[in-house]
Amino acid sequence: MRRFRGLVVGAGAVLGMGVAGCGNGPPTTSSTGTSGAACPGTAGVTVGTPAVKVDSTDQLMFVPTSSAAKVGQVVQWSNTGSVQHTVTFDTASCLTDASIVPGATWEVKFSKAGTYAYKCTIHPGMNGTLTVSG
Ligand SMILES: [Cu+2]
Repeated sequence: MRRFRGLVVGAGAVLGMGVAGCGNGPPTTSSTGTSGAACPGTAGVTVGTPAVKVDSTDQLMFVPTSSAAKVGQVVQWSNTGSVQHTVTFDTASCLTDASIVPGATWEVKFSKAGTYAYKCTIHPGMNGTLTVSG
């Protein structure tokens, strides 16, 4: 009898832990409205009129490499070349696009000031920085 009781308590603890912390799938067309309380912006194919533009090129660069925006402005990444890229933020995975195929765009509207480093995960060394001021 002592043994049976211990088993029940243990199973309950395991069940309770299995639910939290698994919301990390790649965003598809828009991540608007997800419950990411810490997300510093809104991302999607179209989130507004772009105020700042960054090209992703066949030279495997973001042009310009460093850019600046204000809180509330929309930044648009365009793939102007013929190979696929990604815009992958180091610290804001909620704003990340899994892939930008040639001719496609990705937009982020930032709601929080900060310096956002990002990279293309396909091409090592293809990095960029965006500074968002309030
Ligand atoms: Cu790339």
